[in-house]
Amino acid sequence: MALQAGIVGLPNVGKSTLFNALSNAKAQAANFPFCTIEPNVGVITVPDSRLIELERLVKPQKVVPTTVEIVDIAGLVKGASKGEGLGNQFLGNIRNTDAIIHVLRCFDDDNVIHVDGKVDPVSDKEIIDIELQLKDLEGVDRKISKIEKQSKTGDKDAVRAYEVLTALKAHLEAGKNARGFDISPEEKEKFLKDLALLTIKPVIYVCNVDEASVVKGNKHTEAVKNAIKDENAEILLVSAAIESEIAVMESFEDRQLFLEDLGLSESGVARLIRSTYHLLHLITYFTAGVQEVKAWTITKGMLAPQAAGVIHSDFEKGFIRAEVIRYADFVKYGSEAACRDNGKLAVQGKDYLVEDGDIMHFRFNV
Ligand SMILES: Nc1nc2c(ncn2[C@@H]2O[C@H](COP(=O)(O)OP(=O)(O)O)[C@@H](O)[C@H]2O)c(=O)[nH]1
Ligand SMILES: [Mg+2]
Repeated sequence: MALQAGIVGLPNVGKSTLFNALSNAKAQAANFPFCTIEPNVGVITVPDSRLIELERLVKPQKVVPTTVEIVDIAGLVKGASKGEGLGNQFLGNIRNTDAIIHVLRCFDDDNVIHVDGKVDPVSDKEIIDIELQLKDLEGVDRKISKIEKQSKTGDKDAVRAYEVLTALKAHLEAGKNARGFDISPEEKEKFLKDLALLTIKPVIYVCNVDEASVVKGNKHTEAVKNAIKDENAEILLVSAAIESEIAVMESFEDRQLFLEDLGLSESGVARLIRSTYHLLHLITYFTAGVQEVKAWTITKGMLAPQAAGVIHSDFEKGFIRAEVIRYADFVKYGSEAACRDNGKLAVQGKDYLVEDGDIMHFRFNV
């Protein structure tokens, strides 16, 4: 399954405008082909020059670039964690995504109603964050009550799990997102993974601004910047209104002229796609056979079985081992066989941390 980024935000902040700009981005089609597969799900192709090199070496029948799915997640409102406004359904949609694009209204326009009657992106962000934190707290509480007894028996793992989870509970209750929770990658994998936390997912904040503020920002974007300074998150200034104008332009030249007039070198959609891929710690590995050379998107930090699961869940369930060639070695020696002969094909197990550019061959058993 392709990785998904979900667009979230309060109603009327410009999520669908942005989504439509992405899905209609004709002028960008050459760089970022996009098609809508469901009314609220679109697929973007991620360009990668390494695919061209692999095609030259392997001469496959087919080359398939990797894609990222973008989902327009509507309907998050205050009380969503309690099921308000179909809240639970939408929170479930977020759970299925790998990353979050959080759109914040940073434009003033009296014609566009704000759900709370005023433009205040920092408070908007808090409303969404709190709903997600409350949902995470439900899961954390459930797990704490499960392991509490066990931890009292002195079981070392249970004692540590209890410590970690009570600290996380306090962290969430203080209105902080789990992504800022201080924990080692090993313990994160061990104690938090099964919770499928919402606020631990990587996030980009997209400030939806008016035309005049798209380069330098405005008082709203400054406030957002200040509010997220400890979050180690990326912020992007985009005008959804401009993007929807650009999206319908047929020619590349028209688009560039339009952008230059506004003092921009690149559309917000292009920046968003690039940022989504890189800032959300997505990396690419390849499978390279004569039938097909294919790029796959995973999250940095994924181990070999999880990476295999992106191809098919059976690959993860029945994972035995992975044969791995570094991209640079593949290019240097020119083929899998030559890499094998030169000791550049490594056999890796379940604990292998997949790296960007790895050429993978999975062995599995179902
Ligand atoms: N002035 C202005 N209006 C916008 C902008 N982005 C969206 N809107 C308007 O805000 C309203 C809500 O936008 P929509 O994308 O449907 O918001 P959603 O509820 O978050 O999906 C629509 O009337 C849009 O035309 C923008 O950048 N500037
Ligand atoms: Mg919408």
